[in-house]
Amino acid sequence: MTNIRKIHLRVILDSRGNPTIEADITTDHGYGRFAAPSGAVTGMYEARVRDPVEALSYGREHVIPRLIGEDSLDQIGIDALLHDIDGSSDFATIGTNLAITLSLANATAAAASTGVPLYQHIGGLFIAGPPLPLAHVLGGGVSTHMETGIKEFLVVPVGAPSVTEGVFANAQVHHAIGSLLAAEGIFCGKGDEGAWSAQVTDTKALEIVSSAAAEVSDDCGFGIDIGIDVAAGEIYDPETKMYCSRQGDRSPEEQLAYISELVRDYHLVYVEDPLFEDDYELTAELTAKVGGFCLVCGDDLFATNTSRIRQGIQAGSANCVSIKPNQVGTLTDTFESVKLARSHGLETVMSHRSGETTDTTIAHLATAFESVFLKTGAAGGERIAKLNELIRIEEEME
Ligand code: 2PG
Ligand code: MG
Repeated sequence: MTNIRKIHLRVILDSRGNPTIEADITTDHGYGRFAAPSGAVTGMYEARVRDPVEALSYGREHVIPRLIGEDSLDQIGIDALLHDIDGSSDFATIGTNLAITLSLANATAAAASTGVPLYQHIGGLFIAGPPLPLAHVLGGGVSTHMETGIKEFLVVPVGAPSVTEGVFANAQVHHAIGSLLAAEGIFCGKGDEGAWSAQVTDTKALEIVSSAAAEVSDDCGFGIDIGIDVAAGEIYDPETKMYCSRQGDRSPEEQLAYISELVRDYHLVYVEDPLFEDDYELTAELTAKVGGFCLVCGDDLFATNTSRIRQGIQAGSANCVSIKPNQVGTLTDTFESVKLARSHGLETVMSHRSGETTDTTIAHLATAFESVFLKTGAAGGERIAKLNELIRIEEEME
């Protein structure tokens, strides 16, 4: 029997020191836990988050009683029930944070009940293996008051013979960036995701990350490429229709030209949200231009939402979709987004949020859904929790 016997909700700390909701679900034969992450740079199309304390008391009173006794193995049924209890289109009633916590705690409990790892419970027997890690190593963007207009500079060990070697290579690049900044006398700190944070221009940041990646690549003997998350919605002013940062003000066409140049000059293999989240048209132009060798990924653009992904597919807007389960609220919704993307030839990148816990579930989801990359940081407890789980999954699947 795999019926849900007990659900306990609590409020715990996340990596920013903010409260977040955690659920423990016990079935007859298993137990699962999940805790909700949270975004800082949230797209305007994400499902609604509720205050964790309010969500907890609402959950205890109105949600838990409806889930007790349900079959944990029926994930689709559990997720449909969460939607039914909520009654809105975007989890405005119970909150996407409560919904995803219950949905993924249930998946974890179901996997434990049947005695298989979570990635196998969701992905089946024939999945390829864990994805390469895509690591945020240097950060900036307007919300951090740094000089860069770009939110994240990322590395991906494309030539790594194994995921484990890739994880270590990314960490080495992170170290190398710290040393390069220190050698140049550039004062730096660390942001929410463990990436270095320094007062440097976009091009200086790209030069530093390129040098660090090249140095580590020589040392490891395999290729390490570079990517960026522009999070362009953050610097777009809808009044003036301009992209404004300390790197200058650009019209949408100038922004497109600027990003195309960066892709060419720094051989970028990954660009996330190059334009603001309603500009399907110019994002499509960028994809037509560079999509042959660069993944143009929609994060805020799609918000893991199938109707937005469908719109993007029709417009040819991107060749990659960022997948963040808490943007939609259930495992079933997450799966639907992955399925839609993959069935139209788009890659998926499973992604952490800037506010995280030590939960490791997204490492399993990235493996189960055969995402091309798992996007996390390179350092910090809540980031390495996911990376270390990738290492364990790789070892188990060998
Ligand atoms: C992003 C994410 C993770 P946040 O923009 O891709 O880096 O940030 O969780 O704040 O949306
Ligand atoms: Mg993003």
